[in-house]
Amino acid sequence: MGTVDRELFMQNGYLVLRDVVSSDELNQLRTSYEVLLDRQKEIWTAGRGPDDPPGGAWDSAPQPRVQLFSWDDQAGVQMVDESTINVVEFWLSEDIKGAAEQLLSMPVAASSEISLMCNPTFDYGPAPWHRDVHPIDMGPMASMQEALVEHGPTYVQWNVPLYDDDVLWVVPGSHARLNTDVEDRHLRKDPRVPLPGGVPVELAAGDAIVYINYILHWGSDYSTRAFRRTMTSGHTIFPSWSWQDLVFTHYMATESGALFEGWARRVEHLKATTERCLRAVLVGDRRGYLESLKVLHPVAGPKGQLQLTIWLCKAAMMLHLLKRSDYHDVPWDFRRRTEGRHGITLNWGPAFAERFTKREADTIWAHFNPLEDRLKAAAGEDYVPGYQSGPIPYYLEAMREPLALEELTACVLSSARLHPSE
Ligand SMILES: O=C(O)CCC(=O)C(=O)O
Ligand SMILES: [Fe+2]
Repeated sequence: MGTVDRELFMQNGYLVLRDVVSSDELNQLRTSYEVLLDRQKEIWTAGRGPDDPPGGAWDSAPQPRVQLFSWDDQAGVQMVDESTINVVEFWLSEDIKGAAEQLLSMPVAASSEISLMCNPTFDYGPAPWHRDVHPIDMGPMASMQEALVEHGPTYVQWNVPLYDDDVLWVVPGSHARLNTDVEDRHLRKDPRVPLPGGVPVELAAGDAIVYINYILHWGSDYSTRAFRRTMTSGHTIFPSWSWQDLVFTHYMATESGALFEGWARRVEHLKATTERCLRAVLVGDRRGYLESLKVLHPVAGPKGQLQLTIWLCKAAMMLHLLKRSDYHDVPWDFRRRTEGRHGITLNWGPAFAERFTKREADTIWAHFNPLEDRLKAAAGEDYVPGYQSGPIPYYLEAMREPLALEELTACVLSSARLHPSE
């Protein structure tokens, strides 16, 4: 792989790369994935609910996905083995990982979850247009876009079809701006029809699209029309996967296995740094806070640091929620994010809360109050179409009154005043 056009990527929010898979490799990937799909079907059948069809998700999901690595119960089935390890190695290639290293804000491209998207066994139709953004635990879109424009993406996402695929559509350029009024109107009326400015991404087998998933995009046709077997994964500077069980690396080349071991170490280091940031907030240590932000993301400027602070505010919220005695009364849309993991935005999962006492968690959360206050919707609730979100008590697009990092650290870390030893 030579140089990829980062400028065009930042302008449009995506790049199409042609012929990144040779025909030999394509055949091997097709073969491996049919084996893996059979294994996944066993897992789906074993895990089906009482009202599910016999095949479970295979016969009921609009977009069944073969998951190579899963947090869920795998019914004792081992997915990747010696003869199918090529599906993992694919994402480590120079053409793919090398391109991601050029596109990300810094050249650390850790693989996130790896899967294969299939056509459903029935005609579901189009999905709704969306950005892969849930502001309840990620913060408002505008702050993330400003950080993106400042330093580039911290996560990029891929589709690489094994057979020709034109299901995915995008609105070029929408990754770096909010919805237009026209888009809002269309999305409110019917989010499952073509949007003005939307274009289909026409990929032949072995082509690739790499995109910034803040972009307005659309799974336009989940049906039996076309045989869909499209590989998808992401690369991130903040590994979203813990890579705790590295048994599969025994089947790989030593250098490949070493990458996963490095990412596993990176996750631990990022968790420790996230903890240091939150402890700096606890004691009002402004210098320590900013130093730890630099460790999290060395190239982040003021916008990037503000965004990290919003993610840390959400992390503080989750610590606080998890330690509440009435946690089970917390609304479901908060609980599902709190119980999930989303490393790409510094959510390390519920076990992370064990690093803090309830008292510490409550104090950290209280110190984030000035920021939380600006994120909260003044009307009690906000809704904008095109997000992975219904109405929530936060602004989806932009916080009330923009906040400079200086001002923010001053108020979040004002507790320094209460700690004269600082
Ligand atoms: O079916 C597709 O290609 C779109 C899937 C999607 O929305 C996503 O991966 O975020
Ligand atoms: Fe999506």
